[in-house]
Amino acid sequence: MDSPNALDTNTPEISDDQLQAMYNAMERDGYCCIPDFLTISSLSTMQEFVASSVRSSQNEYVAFKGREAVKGSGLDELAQSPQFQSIFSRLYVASRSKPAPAVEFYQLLRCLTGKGMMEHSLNFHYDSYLITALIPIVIPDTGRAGDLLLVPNARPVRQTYAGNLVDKVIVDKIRQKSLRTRAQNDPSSFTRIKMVPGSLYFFWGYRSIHANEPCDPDTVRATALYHYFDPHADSRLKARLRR
Ligand SMILES: O=C(O)CCC(=O)C(=O)O
Ligand SMILES: [Fe+2]
Repeated sequence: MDSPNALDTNTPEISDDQLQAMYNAMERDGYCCIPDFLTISSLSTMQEFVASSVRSSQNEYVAFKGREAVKGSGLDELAQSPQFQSIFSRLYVASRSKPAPAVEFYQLLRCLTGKGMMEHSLNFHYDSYLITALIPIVIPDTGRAGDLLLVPNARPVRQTYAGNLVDKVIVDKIRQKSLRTRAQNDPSSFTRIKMVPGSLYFFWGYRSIHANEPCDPDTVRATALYHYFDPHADSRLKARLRR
């Protein structure tokens, strides 16, 4: 079963031309989308995983970190798919003009629902990883849909971890309130990604300020995230602060 180099027949192959078009869209529009990336049957396996997780959490927010935590959902297998991994390494090469490090993910499944909905929405941030891939698994079809709001490509990749930290603190602590106010009063000033389950979206998570809108507490919004490449993985300062 576990043969990481074998092509998997479920995941589409992306041509180099398609990849270039995706890269161009991420630079120009802030994101790109591959519609219907998942097969109907993969998507429904993932949806069942979400439904049973939300039941177990008594209809409250629940998140899963890492491949093991989503074993059997198909999201674990996708992380090992050569076709899927190759999208990340080619986007890396396109943006950094050097060979890509081995593809390892910081992988998440977020299931938003219930009273905690607001607490996990409109938290504007930069990711720690260069590339963010997002696959909507369940999106409410009534009420608010929980779109993703982006200020795309708002900063370059910083030379140092300290530089990165300053940006993050500014967004987390200083600009957070005004970004939230702006999301309420002038939402069209953001780039908005409308989520279609089974489609795959890419953006430069490290470079883009982003957050999801809330949806209604009695609905479920579940997204799978695959983050790749921490530009500051070797930082001594980062290691020291983590101790
Ligand atoms: O679930 C979402 O729409 C976005 C989550 C996100 O930005 C993250 O986990 O880094
Ligand atoms: Fe993020």
